[in-house]
Amino acid sequence: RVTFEHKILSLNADRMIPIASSELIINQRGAIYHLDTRPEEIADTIITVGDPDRVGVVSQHFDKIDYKNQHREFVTHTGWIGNKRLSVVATGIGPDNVDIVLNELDALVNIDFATRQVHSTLKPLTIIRMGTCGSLQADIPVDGFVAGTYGLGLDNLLHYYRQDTTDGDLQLIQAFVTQTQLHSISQPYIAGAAPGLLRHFVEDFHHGITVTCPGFYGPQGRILRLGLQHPELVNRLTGFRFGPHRIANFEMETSAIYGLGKLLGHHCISLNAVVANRVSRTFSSDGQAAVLRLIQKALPVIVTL
Ligand code: R1P
Ligand code: URA
Repeated sequence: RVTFEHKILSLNADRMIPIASSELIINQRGAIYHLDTRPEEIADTIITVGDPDRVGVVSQHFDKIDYKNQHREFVTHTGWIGNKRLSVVATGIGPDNVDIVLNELDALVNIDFATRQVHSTLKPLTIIRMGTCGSLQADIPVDGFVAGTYGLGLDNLLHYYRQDTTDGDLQLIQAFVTQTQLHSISQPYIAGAAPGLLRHFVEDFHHGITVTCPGFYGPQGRILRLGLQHPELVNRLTGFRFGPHRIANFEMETSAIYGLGKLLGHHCISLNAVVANRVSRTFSSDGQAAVLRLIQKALPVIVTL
């Protein structure tokens, strides 16, 4: 269904003009440019992971794999657990990669590759990120799990799109900028997890805002050899409060997934295993095992969605 929101935000929905080959790039085998995946090769329920090697760690739990595609870091496996069809897709690192993955996943289900026109009936995808993160709270230890209530972006990806920011979002952003003093280098944005998905990940999950950073070192307050513009960043993120909200963790993809997912009409949730705790200054002794436990905990829930 083309909703009111999509009539405003989605430009090609009401046009009968085909999308040009320079904009929607389809390769020789009828697959979308970066993902090298065809419309029939993707499921409606999609798990995204940052690490391309993690795709096989997830799909080893599938009963059957129908398709395995790879182009650059974008690895995709599509298969079945029981009668639930699932795809697992590697995004690689960062919001710029998420721009590619979310737009191409959406094109695979919502644009007709033969006519190059947007379908009149839009299909919502269920998108679940399973990643790693740094904790910003002493009581969210390494090897714990976080389900992000909101993605707060310190990257600028969403500012290239028309947004529908609410007054409540703006108030939270204003309070965040006052607390962190990031005025000169970032115009933060915020988007929420799909409430219908968040309620499935309560037991054994910490909830809180997930901050997405445009880097792992300076943008996450890490000092190796370079001085930082905002050396107090981690403390200020830890201390942020807005009503019942606090920041649980940071990583490098969630805000872009939540932000683009919301604009495109998809249902998204970001689950992360904590590998670093930046308050206690500790790192997991076995981050891979923590990620495996997250996968084992989340998959039985995902098949019921
Ligand atoms: C940095 O090491 C990477 O790990 C986290 C960050 O978001 C970033 O992508 O997630 P993944 O483990 O899913 O890649
Ligand atoms: N991923 C991040 O982006 N940051 C961390 O501290 C750990 C994982």
